[in-house]
Amino acid sequence: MSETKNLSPVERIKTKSDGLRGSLKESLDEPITGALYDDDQTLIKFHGLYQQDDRDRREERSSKKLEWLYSYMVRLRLPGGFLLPKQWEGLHEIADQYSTGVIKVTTRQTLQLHGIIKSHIKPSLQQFDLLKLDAIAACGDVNRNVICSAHPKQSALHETIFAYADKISSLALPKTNAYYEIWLDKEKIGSSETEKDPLYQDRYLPRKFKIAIAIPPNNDSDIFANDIGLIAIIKNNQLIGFNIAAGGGLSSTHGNTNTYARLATMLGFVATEEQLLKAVYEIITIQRDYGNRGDRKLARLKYTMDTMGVDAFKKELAIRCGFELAEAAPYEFTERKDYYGWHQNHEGKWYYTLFIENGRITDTETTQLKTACYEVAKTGKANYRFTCNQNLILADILPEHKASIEAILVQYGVITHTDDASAIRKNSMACVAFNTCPLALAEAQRYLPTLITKIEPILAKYKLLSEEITIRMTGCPNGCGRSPLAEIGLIGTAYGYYNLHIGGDRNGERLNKEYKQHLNETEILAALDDLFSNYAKARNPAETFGDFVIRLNLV
Ligand code: SRM
Ligand code: SF4
Repeated sequence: MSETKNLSPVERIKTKSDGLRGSLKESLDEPITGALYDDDQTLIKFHGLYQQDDRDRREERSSKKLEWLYSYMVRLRLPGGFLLPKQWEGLHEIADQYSTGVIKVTTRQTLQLHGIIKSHIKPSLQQFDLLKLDAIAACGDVNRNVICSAHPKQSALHETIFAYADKISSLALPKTNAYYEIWLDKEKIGSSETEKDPLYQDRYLPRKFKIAIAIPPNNDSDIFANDIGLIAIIKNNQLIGFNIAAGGGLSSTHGNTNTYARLATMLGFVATEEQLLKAVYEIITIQRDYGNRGDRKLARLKYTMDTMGVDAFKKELAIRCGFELAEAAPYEFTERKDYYGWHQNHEGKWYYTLFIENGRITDTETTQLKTACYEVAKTGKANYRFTCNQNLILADILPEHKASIEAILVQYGVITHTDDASAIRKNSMACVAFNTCPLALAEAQRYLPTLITKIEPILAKYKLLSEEITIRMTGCPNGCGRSPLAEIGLIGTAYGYYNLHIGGDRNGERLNKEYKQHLNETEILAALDDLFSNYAKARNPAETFGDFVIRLNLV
């Protein structure tokens, strides 16, 4: 079991929090600062919120002897990433009224709004509640947003499998009513005494926990990056069960060799829903009981599994479940991507996948993505599905409504924007980083688009512009944009500098490796020019860039 001495300070905050209530109410009412009391800054994460400050303005604020410009980011809990048009309309209005206005699609299929000031948190969450939306457990040391392959066109079974995201999310939802009391002004309906939580108890998990479901052949939810990765196994058009992998995670810390990115290990197969839910639940309890509560850098399930050993982990799981997992069923991933543009599904409904660069839904001079999405929502004729690649699918459109939706997309430049983006740009991802992420060492979403504009001519020079090379950038090694799982990963080391990693595969089954350290833009472009030149000359037919890098032993 986990060490109970030398607990990290966060452990005390959790157990003393009276079911995640802490002094959040008092913190919110404190008029002299835009910040929360220290402990509440940790607790608010369990409510789907982060205290942040505008890092672009830190120096200016400090020089004027003002406190930093604090504001809050809210992340919604949207298992499987789905909204009705009325919900999108409401979200758009909340974004305009209370946040920076940019709606951010995250790499875990949900949405974030940034820049909400302290006094606006409650009104925002109350308006979300009217839309039947919440942010419970979107962050914190609990199970996060459960993600799932987002492409309804892939199989008639998609909806059945998609429903598991919701079931698993409900199974692993904390039992406390604190969210309703603090944010929605509901009368006190519980306390840590009356709200017994058999899964989380009063200590929650040692660290964040993530679950993803993929439907082969598409690994668009990048399941091997998750604490639990589930692969739907389909035979003769029937869902026959799930393979279960566990212990994935992408973060590492510069200079700390005890930390590492790790792909989830395949544990086995379950045939029934009951077995699936039991196995998921008990993997979480093993992490609860054995995870490292002393060092948060080593607290994810991947370290628990490596400390116990995979065989011991499987044995413990079998004891807790009362059954052993069967041998993993055969499956094959051949892609990890979104299908841009129009596609029709088995029921004849239409889907339009919009390219959203780094998940930022906003209006620019050439493309009014945000207005287009709002206008589509007002018609009530399309649902909204978010992909794990930070894109948006306008979904479930009846054939008779397709033309009117298309007219809106044309009017606001969305179709041109989607069609004209190069293959590398459409396969790019970046995390938020500056100006809101407190952990960012370098830019990511604000910089990758410009860098790609400089990479495109190099690809064109070697006639590689149509290659679907995956490139991902993160402002630090935490890997929020899943940079360790890209063919080209750029990982921030300092402002304007990145480690260049190469050699990931296209389907998310092989991590990339460090190729060069601490490069500035000129050095990145020179390194890529060299690599692409070689690739164009020496690649095998249809060989991907990542596979070429490995075959030539470049890393
Ligand atoms: Fe992340 C922390 C943004 C997906 C690994 N992540 C953060 C914080 C909250 C910074 C913080 O702790 O204060 C970032 C907020 C930035 C901002 O201003 O919005 C942040 N992470 C994001 C998002 C929004 C990136 C994006 O541009 O889409 C993604 C939100 C997902 C969601 O909807 O829940 C996001 N984060 C990921 C992923 C990718 C994934 O899960 O598929 C990873 C790597 C996979 C993994 O978990 O190993 C990831 N984020 C981290 C870590 C490292 C955790 C660890 O194991 O050490 C941190 C730092 C931490 O937890 O201490 C972090
Ligand atoms: Fe922030 Fe680092 Fe995550 Fe980027 S990868 S959002 S810089 S924590």
